[in-house]
Amino acid sequence: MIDGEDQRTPNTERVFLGLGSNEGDRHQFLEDAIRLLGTHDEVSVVQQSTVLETAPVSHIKQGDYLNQVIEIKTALEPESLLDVCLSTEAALGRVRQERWGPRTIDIDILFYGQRIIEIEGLRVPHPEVHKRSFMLIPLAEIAPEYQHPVFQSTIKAMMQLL
Ligand code: A4P
Ligand code: MG
Repeated sequence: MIDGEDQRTPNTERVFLGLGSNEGDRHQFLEDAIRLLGTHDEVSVVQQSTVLETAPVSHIKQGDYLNQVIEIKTALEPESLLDVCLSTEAALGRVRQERWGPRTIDIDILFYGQRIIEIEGLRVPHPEVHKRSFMLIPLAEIAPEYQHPVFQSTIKAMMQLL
C-alpha cells in the first residue's frame, strides 16, 4: 500500500435529499441547510432543483412550504447520513413538535442509490415520495430518468400517475 493512499472505493450511488420549510425565513433556511450539508467533509452537493412553493399536505392548519430537492455525493452510509440530516436540522433551530406540523427545516432522505432500507428510524426510499408532487416535481427537474428501486418506475413516469 502506498503511504497515504485512500483505500476507500468512491461511492457512486446517487443520493437525493428533500428539503422543506414553512416557518420563519423559508428561503434562508433552505439556503443554510444546503450550505451546512455541503461543509460536511463527506458530503458534496452536486445538483439542486429550483425552489417550489407548495400548499401544505397535512391535517394540521399551517402555512405554505418552500420545497427543494438536492442531489449529493457522500461516503456516509445511510444511518450516518440521517444523523447529519438531523443534526443540520437541529443546528438550524428546528424543535420537533407535532408530526406533520410546521417546521423551520425538514431534511428527508428520498433515495440512497437503489437501496431499500427498512429499519427502526429510517425508511428509504422515503415511503411517501411517489405520492407527493412537492417531492416529485423538483426531483423530475434534476433526475427525470431516475428509477424508484421498489416500483421500478422513473420519476417522470410516477409524476404522470399523480
Ligand atoms: N425517518 C425515517 N425515514 C426517514 C428518511 N427517509 N429521511 C425518521 C429522514 N428521516 C426519516 O421525522 C421523524 C423521523 O423520521 C426522523 O427522526 C427519522 O428517524 P420528522 O422530520 O421529525 O417528522 P415529520 O417530518 O413530522 O414526519 P414525517 O413522517 O417524516 O413527515 P414528512 O414525510 O417529512 O412530511 N407539505 C408540503 N407541501 N411540503 C412538505 O415538505 N412535509 C411534511 C412532513 C408534511 N406536509 C408537507 C411537507
Ligand atoms: Mg421528516
